[in-house]
Amino acid sequence: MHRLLRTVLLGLASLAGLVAHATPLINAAGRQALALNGRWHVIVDPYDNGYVNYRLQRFDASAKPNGGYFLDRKPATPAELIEYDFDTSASLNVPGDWNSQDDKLLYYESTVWYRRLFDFTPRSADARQFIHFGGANYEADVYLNGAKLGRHVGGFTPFEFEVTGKLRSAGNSLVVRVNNARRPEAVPTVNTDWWNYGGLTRDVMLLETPATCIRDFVLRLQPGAGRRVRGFVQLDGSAQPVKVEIPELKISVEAAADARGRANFEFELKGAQLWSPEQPRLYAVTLSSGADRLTEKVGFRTIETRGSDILLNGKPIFLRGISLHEENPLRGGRATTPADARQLLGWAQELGCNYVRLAHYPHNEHMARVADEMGILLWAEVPVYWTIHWDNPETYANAENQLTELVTRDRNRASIIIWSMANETPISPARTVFLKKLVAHTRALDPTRLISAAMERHSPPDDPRTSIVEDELAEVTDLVSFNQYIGWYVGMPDDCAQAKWIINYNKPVIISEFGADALQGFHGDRRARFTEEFQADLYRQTLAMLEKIPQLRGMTPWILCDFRSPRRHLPNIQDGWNRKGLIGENGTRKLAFAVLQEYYARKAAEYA
Ligand code: GCB
Repeated sequence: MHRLLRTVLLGLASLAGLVAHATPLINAAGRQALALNGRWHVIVDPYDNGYVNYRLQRFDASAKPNGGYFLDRKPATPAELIEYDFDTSASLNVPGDWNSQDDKLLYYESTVWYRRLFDFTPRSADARQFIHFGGANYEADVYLNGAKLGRHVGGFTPFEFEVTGKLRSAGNSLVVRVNNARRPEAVPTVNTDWWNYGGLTRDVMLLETPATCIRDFVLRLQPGAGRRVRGFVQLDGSAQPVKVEIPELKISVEAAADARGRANFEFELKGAQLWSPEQPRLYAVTLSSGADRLTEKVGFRTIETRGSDILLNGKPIFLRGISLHEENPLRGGRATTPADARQLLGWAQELGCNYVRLAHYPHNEHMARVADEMGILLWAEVPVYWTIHWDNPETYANAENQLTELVTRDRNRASIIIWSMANETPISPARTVFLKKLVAHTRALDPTRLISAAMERHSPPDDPRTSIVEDELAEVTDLVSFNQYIGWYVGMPDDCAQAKWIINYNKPVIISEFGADALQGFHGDRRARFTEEFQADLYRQTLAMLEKIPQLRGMTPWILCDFRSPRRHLPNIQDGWNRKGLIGENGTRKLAFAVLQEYYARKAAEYA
């Protein structure tokens, strides 16, 4: 669709209350007035009976709906026919996926209706309220007291609706239709190597602000500009002065907001300690404007490349990483809490990591906040995975929107140094146009971070030992990152010894994936697939092979923990799990864990 037309349509849709608020309030948890987490009543509705009538007309498309589960009704008399009842239906935990909470829902891919009742007393007569969702996979239709608030598409980013003037003091009914059906034109498309966890998988909160509030802000060091911080605070409401304070540094600056409510800031960060994995120093930053006040913990650091080096605060760094899915193998299902984030990132630190790849979609907001505190650098990505519909403008708009929502949510996190556009996408002219457009969009949103994508290698048909990395996309990314599976999908680990690499880019090379399946506790010959010995040998040989790439500046082997995948069928070995984890589903480290740990200890010493 033409860009302007799309903007106009989105504008109209938003006036009609059909889409979520353009930019959710920054730091939602810092404004929470009421947690809407906990038990929600649910109705499992595979035929969308509560959404469309028997002529497939949507109930919520009518101004006066005569049906639809979002009305959350009860029969007024025994004679009235109503064929659903939230009060006596089952319940599920929020945040949480439905698949891991009920065996019957393990493979379920359709609609579940969620309902939560709550009472609420506003702080003051002119206060504003917003209902904020950390994420819902994949699409969500949201209703308050029987009326539609709007809809959100995309399984991993936040959205919210303003509900000022729409709340009752008692008995508010919040109903959400969540549908996780896979669709070819969606992002991701129908085929992925991870579980399609559905549901209200992230925190749900009622937020409250004064009439004019701080909607968004960005404060960051400019690479190459010494200790200069540049940024803005975006107000929602009337234009009024804005103050930024960092008490520990005795910084206090004020700026006027322009007619759009934007106040620009630029100041010197005198005497500050920069954020790094060794010293993850965060400063309390207070933003205030009129009656609104918000405090955030922010780290300041720079990230840039120079030739094949990555410079963190001007100093060369090697990214000792590991890939991670947003899944807690011990409990099963999506990782949802700060404690989950601490456990996963804690295991990564035990491995010697200073860096983690958050694969293959935006992880919950806790992950980057905990990484900020723990001192772990992050690669964050969107689910532009494998064979997206490159020619479909709706697919592009969807991908761009998910990226925008991710970048806007997390661009004050010092831990995030890389935005990644895509994973293992097949090279074609349409794909490259699509991804270059995403790169340009992301650079405009955030010119201070590195841009990458997990690309691929290939071998000339007559020379299987040679690996070439050649992709037009690499001309516009800051890093040359690629996945490679020599020894697992391509040949055997012994082939690593003869491998040759042709990578004609003077940019840092980051290996975004390599690995092998191993069932924890299954032992045997190093040439026997699925044994821990095979995996450990593959790690040893791969690390020696990668050391021959002169531009090598980091890696994120695949993957920290075993994770569920509906593509993995081998009985007694996989049983629905991808076994490439260095840690098994019970938390036990496999042999390869120590191999990588030892390599990272050496690398840390080399770059100390
Ligand atoms: C890949 C994908 C990742 C898969 C992995 C595998 O290249 O990027 O999502 O899980 O390989 O195990 O095959």
